[in-house]
Amino acid sequence: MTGRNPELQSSLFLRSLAGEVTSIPPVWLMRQAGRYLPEYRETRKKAKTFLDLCYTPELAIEVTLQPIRRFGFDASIMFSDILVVPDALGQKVWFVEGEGPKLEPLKDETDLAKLSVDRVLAHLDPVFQTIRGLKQSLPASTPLIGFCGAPHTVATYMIGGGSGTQSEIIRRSYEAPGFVRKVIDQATEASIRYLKRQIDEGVDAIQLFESWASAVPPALVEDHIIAPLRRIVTALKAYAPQMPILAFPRTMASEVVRATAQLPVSAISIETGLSLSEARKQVGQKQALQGNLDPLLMVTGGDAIDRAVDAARATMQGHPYILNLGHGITPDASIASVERLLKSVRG
Ligand code: 1CP
Repeated sequence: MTGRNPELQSSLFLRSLAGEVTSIPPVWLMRQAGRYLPEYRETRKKAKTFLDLCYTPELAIEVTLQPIRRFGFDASIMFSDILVVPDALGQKVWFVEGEGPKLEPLKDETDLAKLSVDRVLAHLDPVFQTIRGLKQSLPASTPLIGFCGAPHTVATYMIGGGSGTQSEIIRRSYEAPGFVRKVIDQATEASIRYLKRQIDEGVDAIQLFESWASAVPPALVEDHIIAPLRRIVTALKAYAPQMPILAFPRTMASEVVRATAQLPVSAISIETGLSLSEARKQVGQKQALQGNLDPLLMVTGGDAIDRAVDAARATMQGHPYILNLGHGITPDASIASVERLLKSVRG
């Protein structure tokens, strides 16, 4: 765990998470392992399905390491997906090439009763093997980020059944609030067990992806987003007080960012649509901000990247900052753009 290895402790990423303002910000990219890399596309062919890729430690380790080898990012993120949790609970989950995840949606409490948190850790054993393998093979100075989806986001998929169905959970919470609460509770409980085990296996930080925060109306923010996150963060802080936690409430609503920052998390990741200057007003002085660069810059390239990096650094002067995008890097991104980004940051 964090603390044993001085090289890790002096990494830019962990120093920023500890509240230090570093002269050069650490850089990593959400979805840094992915289809924009030719070596990823090669490895992807070795697994039949996307879930097989996630559950084959040798392949998951390889694709996690690829962007570290190529770019030397300041942090790595274990290769998996947020939807391994519903899969582990016993829900039917599959991925359609080019479309994304599909799930057999939960209609009611009868469907929910077929799932079980007790099977989660055994099912996710390959992920734990991946973490152990990564701790052996990553450079000693590169921290490993573990993650899961935040409960509202995971429940969005469990109830809606796939991409583009994020209003279904909202509709159901007006019609059947008790059912939705139970789904969110199930995702929360599974996530706590899953993350504790990731910590046992040696991850150096945890990121919670609330990718559908933008779909939640103000009246539901506390129940859907904040209370479940508080449960997770409280459980993890009791289990491993030093473990840095990053939260990514993907929304332009600054009050949701503020409420998330009131939890004992080390960093808040900011989506592209909210300005860093506004985000800075919503978080504590010691809480790092992460992200916000437009993923489209990695597609278009050029000196717009330098301008965006300079602007972000100027806004974040005097505040801990982790350079990242406002959302995942896309399959049409270019390697030259990522190289330019790193050059722009590191000189
Ligand atoms: O490199 C990394 O970042 C690690 C791997 C990783 C992570 C952290 C993947 C691999 N997925 C995720 C998280 C994830 N998965 C999120 C949270 C972050 C975000 O908002 O993007 C979400 C919402 C998912 C669900 C998911 N899985 C989607 C989004 C669909 C939608 O509803 O818009 C998609 C397209 C996937 C498939 C997937 N997961 C990961 C990759 C590389 C892919 C694409 C498939 C492939 O490249 O083969």
